[in-house]
Amino acid sequence: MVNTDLTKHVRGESIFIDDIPVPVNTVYLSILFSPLAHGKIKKIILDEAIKVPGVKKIFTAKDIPGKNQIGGIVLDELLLAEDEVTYVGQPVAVVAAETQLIARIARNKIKVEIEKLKAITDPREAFAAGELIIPPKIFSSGNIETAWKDCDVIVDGTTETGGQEHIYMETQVSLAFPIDGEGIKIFSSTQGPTVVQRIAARVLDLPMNKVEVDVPRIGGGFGGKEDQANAWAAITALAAFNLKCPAKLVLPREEDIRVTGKRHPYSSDFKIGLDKDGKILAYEFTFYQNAGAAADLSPAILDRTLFHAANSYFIPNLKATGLCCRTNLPPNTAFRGFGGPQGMFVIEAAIFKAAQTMGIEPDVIQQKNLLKEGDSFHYGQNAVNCTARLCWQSLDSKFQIKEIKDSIAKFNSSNTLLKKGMALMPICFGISFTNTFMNQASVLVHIYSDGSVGISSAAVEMGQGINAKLRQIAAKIFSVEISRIKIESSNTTRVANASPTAASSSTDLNGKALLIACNTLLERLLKSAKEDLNLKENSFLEIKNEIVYSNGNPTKSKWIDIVNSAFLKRVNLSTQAQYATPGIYFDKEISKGNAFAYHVYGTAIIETTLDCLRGIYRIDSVKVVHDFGKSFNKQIDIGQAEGGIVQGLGWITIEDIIFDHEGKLATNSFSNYKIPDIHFAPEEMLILPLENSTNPSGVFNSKAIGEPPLMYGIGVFFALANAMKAFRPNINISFSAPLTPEKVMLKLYSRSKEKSSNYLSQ
Ligand code: MTE
Ligand code: LUZ
Ligand code: MOS
Repeated sequence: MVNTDLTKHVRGESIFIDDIPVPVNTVYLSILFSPLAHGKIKKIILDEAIKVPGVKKIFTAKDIPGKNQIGGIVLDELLLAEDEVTYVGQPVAVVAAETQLIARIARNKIKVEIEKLKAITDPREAFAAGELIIPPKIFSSGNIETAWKDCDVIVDGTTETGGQEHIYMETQVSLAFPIDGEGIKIFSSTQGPTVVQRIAARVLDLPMNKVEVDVPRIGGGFGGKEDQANAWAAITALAAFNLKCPAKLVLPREEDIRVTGKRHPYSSDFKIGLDKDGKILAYEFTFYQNAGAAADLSPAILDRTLFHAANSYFIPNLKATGLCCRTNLPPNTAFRGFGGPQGMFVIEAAIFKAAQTMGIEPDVIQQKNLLKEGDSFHYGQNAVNCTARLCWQSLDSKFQIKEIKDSIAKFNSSNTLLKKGMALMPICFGISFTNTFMNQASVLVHIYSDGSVGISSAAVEMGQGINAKLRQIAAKIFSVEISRIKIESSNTTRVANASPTAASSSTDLNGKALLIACNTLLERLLKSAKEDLNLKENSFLEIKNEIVYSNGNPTKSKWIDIVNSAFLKRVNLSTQAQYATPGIYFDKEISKGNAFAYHVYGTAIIETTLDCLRGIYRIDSVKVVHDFGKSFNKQIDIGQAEGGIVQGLGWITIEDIIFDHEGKLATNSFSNYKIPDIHFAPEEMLILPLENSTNPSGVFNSKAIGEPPLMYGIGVFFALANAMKAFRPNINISFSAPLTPEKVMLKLYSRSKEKSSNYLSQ
């Protein structure tokens, strides 16, 4: 079954927030953002701006009735700047006007006098200046101090990974209505309706029950709306509440790119020790996370970096240090993978460098160290139903790793300027929010008297297909036509205290809650039907394709009959249900525990061709064996895998975010920030499911899919590195992503002491 929204999207019928008709008295907002990365606000001069005809009001921090505070994990982020600005793009003042154009014209007439202070953009520099948002986090296992002496090979190095802009199709948007003079209703493009509700309530000094948040669907989030829709929603709520009229804010693309946070850039140091056979004995590393000017979700993201720092490998002695560094950049935030990719890049770089030192191929080390059943992760959890090795083996038997290598070697020996490179990329991703309490969701299900069904859940549809999956689940339990099932908007008055739709967990959490609710309703219906059919208590009744069966035989009753009869008998046809993932816990003091419900595994083999004259490259193929568990919607799951892979390889190759030293974003549009298009996407993408896999923790034995495949994209870096080595065998690869064609070019022709065997550099 395809994503339910597809046909509506194609016809332009899907309603996004900007499509909601607004009353004539709606005011439109435009925000004045800080032009400087760091400074003291001396004066905000509104005189010229307020005179623009059509301007209703200009809001600054002093107009906030509640707390001027939108921080979550750490209370360190103001909604509107007070005496200081700490990044370019920080909201300072908000113009409310009759039209969007007037609002923008007036915004441009606001003058702010700021005394410039020194800006820090580099996380290592921030660390040196003592700018840590939280104390260092350390995860460790075994005994790293004594482990080094058993190692035959020890290599160390540094790595860099860049940021990444979310480029959701729908930019940040919010529309707020005052309700009854005492409350507010907000339509927000958010992954977290409850977070928006909590923050808006805090800013307006209202109890949460007077703030209703509704999310019809969102035009992509990718993590960028897990926490960062809050500010825009709170700003529209502030204006609507104060002016007693609807208020609307849409960020133009250029503003959205410039002022919102991105994937965290990381700078890292590693040291890895192996025995002579390539077994990893010790791994020590430090991550400098560039958090930006406020905490946002950075501490949670840093946790996931530490959780996934050993990727899919068993490493007996490990020490990981994570530093959450405050810089003068927009606060960085969740992005598909949530710190995992940044951690996994470093171990892959360490393995690559170790292999180079040992004169072997990286996949020898990768394969040798893959997790196996019962191995313990460095955070104490054991690998259960571990399919890491099965995925690798299955990939090998389906695609013949050796044959691919031979054909590449052959190609490279007969081509001078074109070189091919391949890499294997195993992945391991833990499924659950690492904050245990967030692993809960609830649903509200109504069966209407005509047999149609309405479902409200904690989940937000953002293109990932959750609505289609929820419909499938309900249709399967009730055994009715899928067309009977409707998924309602995500709304805080119908589903309260919801975790954001994130961590790839929305199907697991909401799906399980829905299973509980549907089974409860089914039980009530069948009990009522037994009475109607004069059947004994112990007779076995079920519904198959809308028809009621008794002890395996069809009866005259249909779904619609039993629903209607139950209604007339005053049976409750609505229910609410909650699901909380069992068996997970994490002790933050010692950084140990069963943090995840289960893990997702898979292996990719990637082939690339590098044009060594121009530095440009092609990604020939990405072939994957992925553990989907038992997928109950292959179309959506394969789509998620393909999208994730392309997003991941974009991050590692061409998506280059550049801030100047003053903290100004240079790459602020599609003309200077390039994301993969269909021409850049791998020519061949083949994603095969691992056969006979199952997952008792998932809905119908499925596994979460949203984020894990992104990390296959990391392998593209190493495939390209191998192609570079084919051209210049002694090249010293620097582990700096994104590996843009410019970087490849500079590296291929850099002068270094090592002797090149290639004729071009002789
Ligand atoms: N797919 C689409 N089309 N749009 C998105 O915004 N977000 C990704 C992933 N796939 C996203 C997407 C991210 S970051 C997450 S966490 C998951 O979807 C969330 O949805 P899920 O829990 O239903 O997998
Ligand atoms: N969000 C969050 C996430 O709050 N906690 C997580 O563990 C997480 N993981 C992935 C994506 N978002
Ligand atoms: Mo996804 S980064 O969990 O929104």
